[in-house]
Amino acid sequence: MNKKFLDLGYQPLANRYLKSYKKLSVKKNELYKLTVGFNTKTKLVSLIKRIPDKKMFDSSYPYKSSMSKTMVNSFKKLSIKIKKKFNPKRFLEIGSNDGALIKNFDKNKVVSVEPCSNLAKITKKKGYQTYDNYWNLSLAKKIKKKFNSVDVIYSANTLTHINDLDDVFKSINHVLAKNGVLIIEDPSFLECIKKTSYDQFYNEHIYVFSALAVKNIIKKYKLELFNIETLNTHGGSLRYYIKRTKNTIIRVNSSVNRQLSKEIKFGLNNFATYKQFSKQVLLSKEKLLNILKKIKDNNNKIIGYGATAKASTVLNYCNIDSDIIDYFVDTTPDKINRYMPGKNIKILPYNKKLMNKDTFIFLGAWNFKKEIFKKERAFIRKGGKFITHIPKPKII
Ligand code: JHZ
Repeated sequence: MNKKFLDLGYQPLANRYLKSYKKLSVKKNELYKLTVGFNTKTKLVSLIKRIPDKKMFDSSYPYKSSMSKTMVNSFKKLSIKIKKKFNPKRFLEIGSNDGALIKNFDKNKVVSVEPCSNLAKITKKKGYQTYDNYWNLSLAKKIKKKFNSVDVIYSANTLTHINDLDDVFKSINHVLAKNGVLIIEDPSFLECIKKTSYDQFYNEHIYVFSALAVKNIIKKYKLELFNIETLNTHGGSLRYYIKRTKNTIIRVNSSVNRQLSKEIKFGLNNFATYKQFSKQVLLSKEKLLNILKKIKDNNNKIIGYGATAKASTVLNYCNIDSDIIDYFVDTTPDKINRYMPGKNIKILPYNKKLMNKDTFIFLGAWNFKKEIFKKERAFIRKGGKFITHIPKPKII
């Protein structure tokens, strides 16, 4: 049973950055109620109302993984690990985005799937076999016919974006070799709850996984977890290594039970924990609005850094508009000179000169705090201040 625990109000599509500002309406299907539920049986956290894939992932999808050094480095490190540990003859990535990971692999060994054709074009151009399709059973059958089975399947921040998880795992089962390995990587719900990062919820994130939920979901497909790695990326992620239950060559290591115990100890099995989280979310909103109001009362300027999908949730949930944040800066070409989803806040190209010590910087990309603070050393040294809402709203 899916029990509702969080209501983030009406939200626009998070990655839809409009060329000119217009007020969005619920009637015209431009704003959607964003509510989150907990399945008491599977322990899976998911959005209650879902938007069709085609509305969210199309040929104008702006997000590019290569825009952050942190992600580029993380993918590089992972590619070395995969080659060393599994040495795949055939490697499949589901949701290859702009190729930040596959660029580290031999072109002849990679098959990639990316439904946003603007992004698929980038990897095709570089010579990678890319299918600009949604991941589903008919595509899996096509891939199996052409390449036979696949030794390693990898998917980061993608499976949680697909409504039909049954089809996702059936399709994976169809192409995965007998002794093949599936690796998936997504934000961890435990980290989300610990940091009150409610902005991990937006219409694209249909699910936020916990190890407990992943373990329960994959059982039906005769798959099991054999290793879990904790990562700092995207606000705290988990990398799940999965094998067929029948595969006895690979051993299940202690990291799996360690993570499951941590989650149980924190209460991720109990609905009460989720209700408590929703109270924390409300407090976080009130605190952030207080901080922003004080800064504005002192006639200081606030700009946003990183026009993230997450920031879209924060702005719309807290009702923050251009009377509070003047503009955002971002390095992503397809976001520049557009407006934050649902708000009259323009996104300007990143330029150090826009940041002076009397300007407060709201960290939209709080998950890249370390990378950004390194880049903005001079601003910080001059007394420049950042505002963050994670783990608790404060000025730093
Ligand atoms: P970032 C997207 O979410 C959407 P977002 C998606 N649904 C998902 O799951 C995650 O990614 C993985 C900019 N930036 O990664 C670049 C700078 O301008 O937190 C990006 O626009 N300067 C697929 O949007 C944004 O910030 C910088 O120095 O929440 C970061 O977006 C850095 C480091 C980033 O994901």
